[in-house]
Amino acid sequence: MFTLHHLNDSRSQRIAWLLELADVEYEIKSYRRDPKTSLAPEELKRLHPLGTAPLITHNGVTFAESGAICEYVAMQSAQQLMPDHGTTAYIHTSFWSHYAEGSFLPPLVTAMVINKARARVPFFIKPIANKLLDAIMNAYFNKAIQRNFLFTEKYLENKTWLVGNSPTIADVQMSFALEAVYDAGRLEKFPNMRNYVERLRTTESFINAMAKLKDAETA
Ligand SMILES: N[C@@H](CCC(=O)N[C@@H](CS)C(=O)NCC(=O)O)C(=O)O
Repeated sequence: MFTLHHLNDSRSQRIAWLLELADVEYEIKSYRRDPKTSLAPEELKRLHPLGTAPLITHNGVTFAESGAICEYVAMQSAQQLMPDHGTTAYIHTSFWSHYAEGSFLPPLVTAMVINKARARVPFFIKPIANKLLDAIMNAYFNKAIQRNFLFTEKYLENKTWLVGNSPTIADVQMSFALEAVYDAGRLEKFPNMRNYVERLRTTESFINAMAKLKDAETA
């Protein structure tokens, strides 16, 4: 039995989808972000020193990091989610599952933090602060975001899933990132990414995962 420690509006959504795809027995324990700071509650720190979500408990061990969780669940119980070592499919699956957290999400998270900072700048220094923040964004982060979008859009041409004909941990990892940019309305010019998100949201495993998360959040 796997226990998923889930935080509302967080990466733990993708792990619920992973567990559905893996077709394993699991339960969800739900935690809520602090409404003022959006940070995770202290209870998560009691489970793991990082205090972030997702966390998973299996065979008495609780651990963090979506990518590590994906690899563990695939190896333990769902080899169909991770192609065999040494194959080209393995290389692509490994690439996309690392790329999601390693390259695609970091500049987007930075943009989110910078936008939050903009909103808090006192009005009398807003013009200067905005210029500075724009310069920081344009020097690196906007370029990285654009590069990632163009790369992912091109890769998804004529593809249903990232690797092969059914979802793998590559899709699980990228799902959260692509859903986030879809929901932020940033995919107007990226039909392949948009269609991908719409497609994954209509799969039975994804619908079941979201329903179970909702039940756990409202229990
Ligand atoms: N790279 C980690 C990121 C974990 C992470 O930052 N989780 C966020 C939710 S999406 C969190 O717990 N934030 C609350 C906090 O930092 O207090 C992973 O993929 O699991």
